[in-house]
Amino acid sequence: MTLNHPIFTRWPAQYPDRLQLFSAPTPNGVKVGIMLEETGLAYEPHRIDITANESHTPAFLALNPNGKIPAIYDPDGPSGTPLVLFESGAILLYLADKTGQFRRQPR
Ligand SMILES: N[C@@H](CCC(=O)N[C@@H](CS)C(=O)NCC(=O)O)C(=O)O
Repeated sequence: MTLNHPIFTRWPAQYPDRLQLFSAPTPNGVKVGIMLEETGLAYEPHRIDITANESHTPAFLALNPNGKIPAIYDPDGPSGTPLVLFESGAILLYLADKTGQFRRQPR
C-alpha cells in the first residue's frame, strides 16, 4: 500500500495501513495522541518541529493550509476512502465516532 499525498514526500509512512498522526508535544498536539492511545487504534506518529516552522512547509500545508498541528491522514476513512482532518476537536470527534468510544450517541 502506498499513500498518495504530498505530506508523505517529507514524512514517509512506514506503516501505511495505519492512521497517520502529524503532531508535536503541545497541549493541542498531545490530546489527539492520548485519544489514539485510549481507543487502541493502530497509528503511526510523525513529529512536526513547529519551532523549526515545519508546519509551514509546502508538504505540511498540503495537509493543513492553516499550518498548525495536529492533523491526521486516515487511509481507512469513511467508506474506506482516505480522509485528511485538522483541528484537534474535530479529530477527537472523528475518532470517537470511528471507534464508538468516548461519545454518547444521541437518543
Ligand atoms: N484550534 C487548533 C489550534 C492548533 C494550534 O494552535 N496548534 C499550534 C500548536 S498547539 C501550532 O501548530 N502552532 C504552530 C504555528 O502556528 O505555526 C486545534 O485545536 O487544533
